[in-house]
Amino acid sequence: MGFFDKLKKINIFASFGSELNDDFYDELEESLILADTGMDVTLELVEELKSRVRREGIKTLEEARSCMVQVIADALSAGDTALNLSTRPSVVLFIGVNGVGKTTTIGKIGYQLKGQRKKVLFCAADTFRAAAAEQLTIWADRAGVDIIKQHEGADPAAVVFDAMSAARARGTDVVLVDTAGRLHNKQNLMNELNKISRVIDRELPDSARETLLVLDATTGQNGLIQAKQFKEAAGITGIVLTKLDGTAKGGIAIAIAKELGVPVKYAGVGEGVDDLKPFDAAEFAQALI
Ligand SMILES: Nc1nc2c(ncn2[C@@H]2O[C@H](COP(=O)(O)OP(=O)(O)O)[C@@H](O)[C@H]2O)c(=O)[nH]1
Ligand SMILES: [Mg+2]
Repeated sequence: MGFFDKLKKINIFASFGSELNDDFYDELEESLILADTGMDVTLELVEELKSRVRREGIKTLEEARSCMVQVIADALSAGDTALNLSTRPSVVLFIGVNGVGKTTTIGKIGYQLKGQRKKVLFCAADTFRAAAAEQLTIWADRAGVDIIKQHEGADPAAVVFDAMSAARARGTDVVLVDTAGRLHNKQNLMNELNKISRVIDRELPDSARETLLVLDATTGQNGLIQAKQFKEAAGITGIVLTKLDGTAKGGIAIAIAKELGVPVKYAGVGEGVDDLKPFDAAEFAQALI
């Protein structure tokens, strides 16, 4: 079983005849757009396929399929997909709107890092609802990692401050910071994230930092709009694309990489601890087509 087996494929290469004619390219375009790749990116990809087909003298559908896998894999390569965890401690901040999978993703990554013998600390800076810290606590217990939390309604920046101090004192390798995705309005949310960022800058100025935007793949092009807003306000270093299991909108990964120029660093395909792993562009492209 491959990791992306639960991803819905773009099936044109299986269903179409054997000729690489205009109908074929039209239908490929349509399929990519249906998969939420977006119009502009789709046109670019198909143009690129056509030019490679010409250049390489490709005749068969199977060759065209392999070529398209390569075109998509290239398009998905928007930078380094590995997390920068080069300092002790390193800090990874998770942001994104409500329900996209931030807390679950932290749980999974924490569990995996712990398995690599890293000393991990969770920071429950989503203080908006008591349930958020409770949910993260369950993951912390499951993974066997420490957690820093406060009462509901506490200042998230204060929780982050506590976590940074604890990380320094305890020799933590990686701090994973959960944040709220819903505040009274968007400006409020962005201000809050900036405040958290400033606390990290001040408390751990030399630490390796990642800001991962978590996006729900099933929201397709809407997710891309969210991503643009967060990118402007918070300066993201990578994307976690969740809920790729069973979605027909896998093309969104390509749109994100092309239009944002930010690499997808992790992909989620379910709710279990093993249903998340570092994003492999070639494997994803192969599974999509
Ligand atoms: N099917 C599926 N569900 C997921 C995935 N990631 C998270 N979820 C579920 O999405 C829901 C919201 O996740 P949560 O982590 O609470 O989102 P948050 O509000 O961003 O913290 C939960 O029911 C998770 O189990 C995924 O990759 N696939
Ligand atoms: Mg949450």
